Amino acid sequence: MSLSQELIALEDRYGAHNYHPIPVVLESGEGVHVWDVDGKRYFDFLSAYSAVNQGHSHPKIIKALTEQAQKITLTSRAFYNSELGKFEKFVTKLFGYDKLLPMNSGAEAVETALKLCRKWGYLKKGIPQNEAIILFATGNFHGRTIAIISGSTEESSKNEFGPYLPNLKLVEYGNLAALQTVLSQNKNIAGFLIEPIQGEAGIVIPDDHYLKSCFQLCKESNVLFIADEIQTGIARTGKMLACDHLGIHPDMLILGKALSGGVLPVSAVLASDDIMLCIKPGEHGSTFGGNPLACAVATAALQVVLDEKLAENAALMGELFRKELSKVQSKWIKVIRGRGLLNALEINDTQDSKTAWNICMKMAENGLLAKPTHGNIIRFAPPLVINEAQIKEAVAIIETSLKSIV
Ligand code: IF1
Repeated sequence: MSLSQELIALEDRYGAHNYHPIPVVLESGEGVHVWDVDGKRYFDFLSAYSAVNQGHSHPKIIKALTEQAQKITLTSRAFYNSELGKFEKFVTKLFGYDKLLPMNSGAEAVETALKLCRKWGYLKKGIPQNEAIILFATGNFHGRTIAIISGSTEESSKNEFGPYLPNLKLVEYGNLAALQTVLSQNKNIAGFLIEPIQGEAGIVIPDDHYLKSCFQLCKESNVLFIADEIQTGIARTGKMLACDHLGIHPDMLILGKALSGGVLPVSAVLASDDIMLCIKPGEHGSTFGGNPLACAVATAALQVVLDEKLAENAALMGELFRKELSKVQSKWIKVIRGRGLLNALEINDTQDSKTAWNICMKMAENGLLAKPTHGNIIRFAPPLVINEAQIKEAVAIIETSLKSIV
């Protein structure tokens, strides 16, 4: 048995079977590349689902990690710490909010936003106790907790995990009239949770008018517009936030993943004083949320995005990637779409076919890692530090791989 096979067998034997990974075993990474245990190098075109926007093991982020780790890592929120306030000031100023609530995983930040939204609904909007409704969009992905999957439309995320949380309502993503109807029929809606681009659904990009109008309709109905930018945020789509393309300033902003450059789980909810101060001491929290190590790492990770102009680079390299990929002649290419470096290639085959998976296996063999979503869609999301030569090299690998599948 090879070392890879041994390590895969270990995970299979001792780990829960809640994933179906591409069979490569990664050991190290630098920038846009990762290496497996046999020393084979790959382009990372998943970036840990857009968590590693700054590139693997970015020296400035790792420096912040190691320096802070030698001072203190965790104090709990029972005390103040030297890093949290500085981090909160930096992030709120950067995104234009009054306050930040720090958590760890993306799902926790979404849960936080849901709780905060309900609180606001009762305290500020005057919704009768226990009647607050939160709207979710069809095709969404916001994480794996019971509350969040209660608003999911994905069978595999939901089945046999019931009973579900009540008072979540689904509205069709991209359908403005549907939102208008539900808002006009119900006075107890506290918020609308939405991804500006749906990642898991296969990089679904609604037209600009839709999101702007959603935002406007929410304003008119005194409903909080809650943007989940966990995947789309931190420069991934060619601007700091996907909402920046539309000039929308969400009432609540949820960040995660690349907030720490993929170094630690760091997430956050941002909001105005009017909303954030609805939660009082003792009403919400987390042991690790706001820990000094996370704050130091996340501050460095955001500074890298600014210093290296990663939003601009994502916009330019995204254009180039789609242009180069669209020159490739292959019967498997159905649609290429994306914004910045959040791109999808829809494969010209049925959703239940193995074609996208087979193409991903071929790409891995040829030195590029990506993963199919929804059967026949391949997501291409490299670290945002990628350069022109690397884009061209990567497209060549994709082309070769597409052509080797008959
Ligand atoms: C996995 C998908 C991506 C997210 C948005 C919240 C969360 C996520 C918009 C929760 C997480 C993940 C988690 C990852 C796979 C991945 C994913 F395919 F499942 F949908 F990126 F596209 N909001 N996305 O995308 O954040 O709690 O995981 O930190 O392995 O489940 P988390």
